Amino acid sequence: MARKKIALIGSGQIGGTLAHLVGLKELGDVVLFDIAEGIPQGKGLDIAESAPVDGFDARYKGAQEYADIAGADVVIVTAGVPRKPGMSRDDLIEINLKVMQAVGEGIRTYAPDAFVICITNPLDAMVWALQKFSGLPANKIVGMAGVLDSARFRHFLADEFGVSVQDVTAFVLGGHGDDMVPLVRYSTVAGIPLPDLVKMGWTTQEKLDAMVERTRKGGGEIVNLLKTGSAFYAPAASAIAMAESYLKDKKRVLPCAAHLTGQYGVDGLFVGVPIVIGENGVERIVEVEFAADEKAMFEKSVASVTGLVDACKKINPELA
Ligand code: A3D
Repeated sequence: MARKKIALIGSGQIGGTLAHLVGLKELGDVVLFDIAEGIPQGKGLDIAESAPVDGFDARYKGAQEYADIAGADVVIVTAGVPRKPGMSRDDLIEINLKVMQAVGEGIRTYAPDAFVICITNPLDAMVWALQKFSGLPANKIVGMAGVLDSARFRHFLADEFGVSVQDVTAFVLGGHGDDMVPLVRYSTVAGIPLPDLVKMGWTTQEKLDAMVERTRKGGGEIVNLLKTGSAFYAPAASAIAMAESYLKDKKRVLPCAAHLTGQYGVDGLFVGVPIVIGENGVERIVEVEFAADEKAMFEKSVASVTGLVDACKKINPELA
């Protein structure tokens, strides 16, 4: 059986980490694409030279031409610019929207059958625009955010409780902004919901609220520490989990920005919700019942996404 082909559009911090993880996990051969000449070639060669040490087989190719992504099974998009301290994700909209147009046209021409994962920010608007520019069916394109946001929450929780991250599950929905919606009721340690753990004295409501807030601002925390860019290890790991679920038909239930057609009362937007990812891409959208306060938080988050999409339509009237 031929190896799968994974195209990475953008070979910066996240793109390079994705390329390394694809090799370490032997998910397939990699095309690293970037407008910056030499970067994808250099990173590809460096990782290929690590393969004999780590013992994995994968071919790496650096590319500046979209023709090189032809026939890709999975395309992961990180092309664009990241945040610097003092910037919000929304400040990136104008420049990254133009990048999505170029990337979308490349995918439309050379990889129309791929499963596409968008990471470029502002995430929920960029994945929406990328779907329009690429013409991909809605089940074949998703945005990565919820897996990362829940991984951050899981890390904080595991640290607080002194338990394995493997036994902590977390549920974070909504747009990928500071008003995302961590649902504590659906977040557990070995199946025990967080509100029960508060009652059991494992933590206090104040500490739990602080962890929720830290999760919401988790991206900014890293930007302020790094000063020159944004998080890349955890974002890359999160997108790889999504790609792996597709490539291996694992049918994992993962929170992703998916195209909604009425679910959660949202129509025509990409918003973070739990989905099942398998060989057909988005195979199911899981719709949970919200409590009144959760519904209000979700609606606020959706309003932010609507605002971003409206801004895209203003910048590029073709999208309206
Ligand atoms: P960075 O290291 O700057 O890499 C971006 C790469 O894109 C650079 O190598 C650029 O040369 C390249 N690029 C720019 N324009 C084009 C183009 N037209 N075609 C092809 N390549 C191009 O950034 P990064 O890897 O740290 O982050 C990439 C994106 O992911 C940014 O928009 C971040 O804001 C975003 N991001 C999203 C999350 C989410 O959770 C959604 C998390 C972290 C970062």
